[in-house]
Amino acid sequence: MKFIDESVIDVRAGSGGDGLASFRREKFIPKGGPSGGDGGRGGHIYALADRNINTLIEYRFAHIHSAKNGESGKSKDRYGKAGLDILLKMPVGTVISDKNTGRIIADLSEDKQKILLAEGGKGGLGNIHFKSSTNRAPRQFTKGEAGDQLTLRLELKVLADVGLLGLPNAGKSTLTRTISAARPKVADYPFTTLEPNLGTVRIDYGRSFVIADLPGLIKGASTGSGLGLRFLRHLDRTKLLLHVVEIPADKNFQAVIDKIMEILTELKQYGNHIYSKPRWLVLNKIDLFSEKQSKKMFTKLTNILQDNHQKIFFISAASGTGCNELTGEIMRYLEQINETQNTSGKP
Ligand SMILES: Nc1nc2c(ncn2[C@@H]2O[C@H](COP(=O)(O)OP(=O)(O)OP(=O)(O)O)[C@@H](O)[C@H]2O)c(=O)[nH]1
Ligand SMILES: [Mg+2]
Repeated sequence: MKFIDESVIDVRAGSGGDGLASFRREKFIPKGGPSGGDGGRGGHIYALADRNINTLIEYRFAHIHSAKNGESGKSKDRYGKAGLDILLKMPVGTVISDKNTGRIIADLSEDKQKILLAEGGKGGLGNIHFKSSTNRAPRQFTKGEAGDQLTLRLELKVLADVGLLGLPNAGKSTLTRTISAARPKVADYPFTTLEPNLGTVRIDYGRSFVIADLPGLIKGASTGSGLGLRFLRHLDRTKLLLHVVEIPADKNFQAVIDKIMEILTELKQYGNHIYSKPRWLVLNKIDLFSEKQSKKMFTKLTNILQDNHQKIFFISAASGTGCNELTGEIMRYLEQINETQNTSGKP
């Protein structure tokens, strides 16, 4: 499933500080020599590959990244301070190109890889550099150079971390719209979604993941009915499946359980690699019930279903109830997996 996460950013390295022309003024030295120091260099901007970052979503919130200018030179031979460098953390796999020329600047392929994107301007020279035997009181100094300014395109091919599956009309696309920036079509008839949609879900700074909204699965999918089967392979590399089930307005628990089992049967028949993936159950449309009714259902369904699912959530994709808890848990779960991989040294 091809999904290119993309952002355009402006990077502005700092300019160098100007050199200074000044002269020593000391009480008993009437004609002190030149003492103007150099300007500091402007801050550089680097890209830093970080395996703990999954998407480019941060760069959709922050477009302009400017490093500080270097300070001007100072009197008494003192140099101006350099502007601080900026490190822009990006996911491994990000391809960085110059938006205007299309030239590829970097392809971040390894964790901790650091690439200079925009160089800070050099600081100007103070007048201490211009002293000579013929000119003991130079007034020359040079100005700091401008820092690099570029518009960059960031591109990342992403795979979904989390896959949504379930019967048509369960509310998969509604959930995708509520928790991510993706805008799949939602309608009250089955098979509204015909192609997978991917969306990035942002929890907070630097914490995000990708979900895939798939066409609904129906009974017989594993032998070719409906559309879903064709897309199940997209779930191959996801780390977690969310099985979305709609709670029917008539509170027919048996019907809910039958529907859940229907999907599980299809998954099992499709193949063990998908069936054995971590799978959480998401019961949707809770807004159709009172709180009391929901609690009752929760207890009842949890008792029946906990063997088949590691976690069970009640949400309303339409109103957003329970969605933050769900995405928060997903994020923590994915971070845990990532940490385990980090410590065991696996890619
Ligand atoms: N009351 C209520 N209706 C919902 C909720 N979530 C989805 N719906 C409605 O259920 C219908 C189906 O929603 P979709 O998000 O299109 O369902 P889907 O699972 O993506 O369906 P397919 O793409 O056909 O597989 C729409 O009419 C939604 O407005 C919810 O939390 N509460
Ligand atoms: Mg849909």
